[in-house]
Amino acid sequence: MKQKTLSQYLVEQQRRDPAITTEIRSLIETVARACKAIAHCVSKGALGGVLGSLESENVQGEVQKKLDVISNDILLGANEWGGQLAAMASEEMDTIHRIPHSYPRGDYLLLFDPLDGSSNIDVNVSIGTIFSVLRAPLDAEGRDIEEADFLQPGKKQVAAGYAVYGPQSLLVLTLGSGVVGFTLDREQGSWVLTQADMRIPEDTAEFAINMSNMRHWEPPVKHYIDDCLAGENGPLHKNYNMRWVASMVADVHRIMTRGGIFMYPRDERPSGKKGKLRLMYEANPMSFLVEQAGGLAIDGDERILEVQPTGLHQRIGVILGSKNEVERVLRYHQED
Ligand code: AHM
Ligand code: MG
Repeated sequence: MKQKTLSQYLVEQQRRDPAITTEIRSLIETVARACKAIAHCVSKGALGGVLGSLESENVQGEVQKKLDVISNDILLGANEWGGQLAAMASEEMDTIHRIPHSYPRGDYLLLFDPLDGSSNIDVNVSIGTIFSVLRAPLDAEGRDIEEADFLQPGKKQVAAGYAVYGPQSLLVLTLGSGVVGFTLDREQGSWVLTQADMRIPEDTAEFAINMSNMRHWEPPVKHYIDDCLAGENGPLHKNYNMRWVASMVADVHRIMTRGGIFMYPRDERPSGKKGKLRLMYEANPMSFLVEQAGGLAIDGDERILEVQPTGLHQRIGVILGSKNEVERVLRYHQED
């Protein structure tokens, strides 16, 4: 059977759907090329001198790993010059990165978490990259892009995806009509289509949550997990299994493959930070992918894709995965 590459897939999508512009097509190809370069760095590990931490902290006060910064630089360098973008934003940068005036300016905005699952870098567990594409507002034409131009609800995304650097390197993508997956063929140096239509099973008996935060959870989440733990003799009448990789890309990819529910809920921890994950770089792109695969994503009370962002680095509770299970957790929030 002839293999289909990412480039072929994108050309076919462009012929089928006029909304997929040449700019979008080359933007996705460029991001995928950057992910290939990051996969290469990741796989070198200690031999490439890429493990360990730096002295620096990012804007959220987290110590940066070398690979956080290397991956950020790869994505910036790859996407700066091609003429598809007006600006970029990253979990690892204090503010937005405007395309320098020496390059042509495009219509799109790119957001990314360059290296997701940073705590797993040094222990050789799957990590990844998450990205989201928005259109720059029409009224931004003729003036500099501002942070406020990025603050669009997730339902406005025109594309989103993630790469997982694990036993295989994978790229999972949506352009707004379903979700497809590619595997990196290292000999050929190309992303090859291996999952033509990813669908999340609607029901599940597998949850993913960091149980060590239980004392900080809001009552509906605690109530739901208590009911899961009660097993088949409890109110949910089934035995649940638990998985927690601590790399969102890996946990979400498992759910994309065999279903499940992922939760990093907002909580009441003393730091005052409401949960951990970031709306613009993690929650929005993953919610778009999950919903395009037939799942659902909420912050507890509402669809994440409807949330109007108020800050580039804002955090949000995330509950996503198999549709019927996420709806069940939504009911716990409405009734408790
Ligand atoms: P990061 O972007 O700094 O790596 O943080 C996000 C990660 C997610 O991938 C993962 O779901 C979560 O943090 C794990 O957090 P914890 O270590 O609290 O379980
Ligand atoms: Mg992350």
